[in-house]
Amino acid sequence: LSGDASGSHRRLLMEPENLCKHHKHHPRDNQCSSVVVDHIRVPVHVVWSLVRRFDQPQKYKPFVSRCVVRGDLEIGSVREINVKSGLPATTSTERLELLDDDEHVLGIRILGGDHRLQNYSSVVTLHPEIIEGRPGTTVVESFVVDVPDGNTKDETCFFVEAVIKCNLKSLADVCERLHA
Ligand code: A9S
Repeated sequence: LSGDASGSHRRLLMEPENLCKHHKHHPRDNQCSSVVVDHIRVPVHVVWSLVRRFDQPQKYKPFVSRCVVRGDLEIGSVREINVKSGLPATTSTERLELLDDDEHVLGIRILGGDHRLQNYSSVVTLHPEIIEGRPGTTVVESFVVDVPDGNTKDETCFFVEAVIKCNLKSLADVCERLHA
């Protein structure tokens, strides 16, 4: 997580320790954990306006077809997600664990659903940076999840990281369109 912006065209606007602060998972023996970092050429407030919508992940997540939340958007809210066809999943039930509009932190936990990601929990944080002289955003997304029977840690991490990379790529595209 460190040193990514040094000597490049990117400049972080805060201390690098802040990037790691919310991403200290404690995986058990049967779990794996990893982190994906991305840079988006759009200011934090624009990126956050999408990320914070726990009730509307389909606005940028390409694998989500439908999402329903009962009640208000608050810590403890539960969403029911339907997944597009072609994936090893059809539904997911997820709870909002962390939502900090000042520090730009969103945490979720998967409670159940028809898929193989047991005990998945993730945290995404946004951090202001300057990219080629313009305000941009560093996105840090980390997760911990059980390794399913019949899979290795490496396979599990690879799969989840691939999903997160798709989500963040799509997030960048949507943000750039919003900001254009
Ligand atoms: O969307 C996220 O925040 C991250 C992940 C890893 C989501 C995974 C997923 O929604 C699929 C994309 C459908 C893949 C779930 C819950 C299970 C999958 O198998």
